[in-house]
Amino acid sequence: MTTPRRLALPLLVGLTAVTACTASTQTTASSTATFSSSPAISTATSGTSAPATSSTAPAPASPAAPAPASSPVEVATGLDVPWGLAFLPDGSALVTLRDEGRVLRVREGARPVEVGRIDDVEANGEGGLLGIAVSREFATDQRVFVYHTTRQDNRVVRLRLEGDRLMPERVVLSGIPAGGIHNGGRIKVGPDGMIWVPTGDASERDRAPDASWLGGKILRVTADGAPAPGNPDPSSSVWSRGHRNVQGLAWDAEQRLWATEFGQNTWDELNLIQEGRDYGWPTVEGRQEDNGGGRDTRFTDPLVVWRTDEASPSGLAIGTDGAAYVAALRGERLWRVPLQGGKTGEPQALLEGTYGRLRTVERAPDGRLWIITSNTFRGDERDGDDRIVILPPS
Ligand SMILES: [Ca+2]
Repeated sequence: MTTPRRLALPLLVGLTAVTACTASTQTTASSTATFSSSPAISTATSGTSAPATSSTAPAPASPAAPAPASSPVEVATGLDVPWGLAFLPDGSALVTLRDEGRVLRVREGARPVEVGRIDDVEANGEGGLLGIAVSREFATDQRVFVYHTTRQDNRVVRLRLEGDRLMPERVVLSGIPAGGIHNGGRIKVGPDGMIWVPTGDASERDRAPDASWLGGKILRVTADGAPAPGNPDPSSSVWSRGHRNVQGLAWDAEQRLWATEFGQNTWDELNLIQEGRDYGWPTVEGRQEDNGGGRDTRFTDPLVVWRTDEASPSGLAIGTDGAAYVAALRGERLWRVPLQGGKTGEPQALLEGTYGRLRTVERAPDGRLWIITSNTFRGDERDGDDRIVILPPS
């Protein structure tokens, strides 16, 4: 198990080498794996782009002058609370705008285009139009899934993308508890083709372990919303429980499922998700050893914990280097966590002080990581926020 060590990374312009010096942070780590310690992503940024615009319309950043491959590329700016991002087979991305309920298609070097508005989106607090996922059979079924808040619940809806028009098909899963906070929502299509749906406790913390309730869970359903074959309880969509608020899911190269989870006041988590397990909330926040109690085998501990002001982890992606990348909101950085054989190495902080709050990180078909900032919500908004940035290849 590991706790993070902060890397103080100098801002470099046009250099490929990054000199890192370590600074200690509060840590309770006792047995830290030490493999694969070099950051795969340069934190260098050009610092030359000036995407400021007074328009409310999303604008591409300097499509006529593409940045060198070694620099981050801004593909969209001026977005209002962008949240979910999923890639289409051609390398373009569908992006949700939480409060406006709109879906944009974002292509590198082009102005984003709106492909649809989702009906009945209730943007309230942390709710609204959240996650988006694309079918693994998109070339033949054109299916897209979104997760959004309504007046009554959170739900997963299936649509078809016909050209650049998103057409509603059906509600896949409804009745997921909704609240002003803790709505989960980062849906993914898994390697198994199933729809994976992390939910939040919607402030009803005591129900997070309750297997008959859809809040505080990771759910796994078919494209029609039925409990997926192979679930721990064949009649239930629940895969794991005892979660507070999960907004990041990703599979590593060996198809292990990892999930980020927001802590309350003390410990954020990176969990290795196993079917049927209880991840501790609300009895345990973080690891049991940090809660002063004995070890209770009913609960599964996280493999990495962070102080909430250093992380508040939302999006999660696995890079081509096999490491987990975690988009941190309050922490305003991208955490890189080496993974090997289901174990975690020492987390490293990237992009600290560069883009502000980070909501989303996703790996594109070409292996590069796209990140979404979140400064238009609870952030220190600056010119060009919010933006989508492609990091240079590792
Ligand atoms: Ca936990």
